[in-house]
Amino acid sequence: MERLAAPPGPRRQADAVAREAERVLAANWTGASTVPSRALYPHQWSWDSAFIAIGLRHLSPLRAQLELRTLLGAQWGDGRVPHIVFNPAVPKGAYFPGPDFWRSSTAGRAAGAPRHVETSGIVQPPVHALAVWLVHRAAPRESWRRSFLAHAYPRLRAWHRYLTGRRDLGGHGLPAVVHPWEPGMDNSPCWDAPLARVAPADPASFRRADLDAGAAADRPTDLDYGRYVRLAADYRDAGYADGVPFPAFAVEDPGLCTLLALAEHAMAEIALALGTDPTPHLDEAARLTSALVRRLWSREAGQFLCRDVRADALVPERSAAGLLPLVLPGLPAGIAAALLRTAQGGHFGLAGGSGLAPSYDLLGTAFDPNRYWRGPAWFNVNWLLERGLRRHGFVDPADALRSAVVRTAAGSGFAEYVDPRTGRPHGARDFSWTAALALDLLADDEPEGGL
Ligand code: 9WN
Repeated sequence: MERLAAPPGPRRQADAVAREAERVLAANWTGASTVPSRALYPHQWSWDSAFIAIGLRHLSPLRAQLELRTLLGAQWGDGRVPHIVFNPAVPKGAYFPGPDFWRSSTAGRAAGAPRHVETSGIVQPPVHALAVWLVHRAAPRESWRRSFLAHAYPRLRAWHRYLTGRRDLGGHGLPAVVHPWEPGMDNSPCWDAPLARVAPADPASFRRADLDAGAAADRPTDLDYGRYVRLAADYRDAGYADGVPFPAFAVEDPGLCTLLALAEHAMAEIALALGTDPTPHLDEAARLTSALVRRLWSREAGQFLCRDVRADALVPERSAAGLLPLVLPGLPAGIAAALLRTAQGGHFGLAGGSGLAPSYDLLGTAFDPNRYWRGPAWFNVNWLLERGLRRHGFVDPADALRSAVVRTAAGSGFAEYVDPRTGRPHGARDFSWTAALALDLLADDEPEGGL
């Protein structure tokens, strides 16, 4: 474990939090990857693994490398990195939709789904290049010895090309998500209008497993689930082909687009380390950042919004995803300042300096402090915001958010999410990315090549 950033007084407390986080990550480790939660999510999830590796690097860079290698080992021939990699040892009914629903190795054959492992057919935000770079920097000698960067680089390049190529459904240079699970914020109010066009699957045709382990009031509704199932089944039945037929749900999400632009900055660092030209990645990051501003920035809202690609219109709902472009190095200073004002204003309430940003507008009509991505504060979102505030020189709010994330993570039993007003825990406990990211914020790091 590295030296901790806390002054000597609170050092013992910080050590205790780090030990608890380490316990969570050890308990959720399966031998080749980490489950997000033993009870609720008993397989490997894509963006979870990236956040987990970022924390794990402080405990075991080797485990962090393996986490990412396992995920990349399930990549499809068309470049997509699936959002779930199923563990065959887990009973079939433990999670829905499971391998029998997605049937990747058969239904996904034309898209190049692997034969040796079952996966889902949709994706999640591309946090992986950032994770690969940070894991490499944590123990470069171990990384070089295992050719960690050389192994990951072509796979990450194919992954990013999948997103910018096959997923540019709007034709304006930004990838679109085709399922509400893809941006990782499953039941955000931003999806309500575009999702209303989708006919829900017959409730008798499936059985939710999430309600066995989670409280119904904290989870998405049955109606939303019916629509998730319909979209996934239609995608599967079309062989996971992109764009044809045009999906019923297609949205450009500022969170996913930001993470892709950030990932290209990480790719530039990786390319440089490998002795390859970083310029194409820097150009791509700049291109994505300007497309993001052109397509999704709303001066009136003072934040980025989602765009419904079918309607070609911005969705007038404020998700915390719309603040995430703060993590981008190339963001115009005026936009960064506006995002800070919005984060500290009534919609996200960060001004007090003691709490976490909610996933959705505190003043929005759909705000619900308990239900999943319709209000609760999530730790990965706040970890990214902390990084973004720091990047643009907003040091005091970044310090305040850093303390709040660590304090709330530990105080909530490493909850999956919390009520943003009270810190009351909801969802799973001993949740892996909550533990990993608290650990990361406790570690006394040098900036890793500006990332
Ligand atoms: C569907 C694993 C995942 C996270 C997502 C979160 C939740 C799954 C679910 O859990 O989604 O992918 O069953 O609700 O919304 O962000 O990656 O932790």
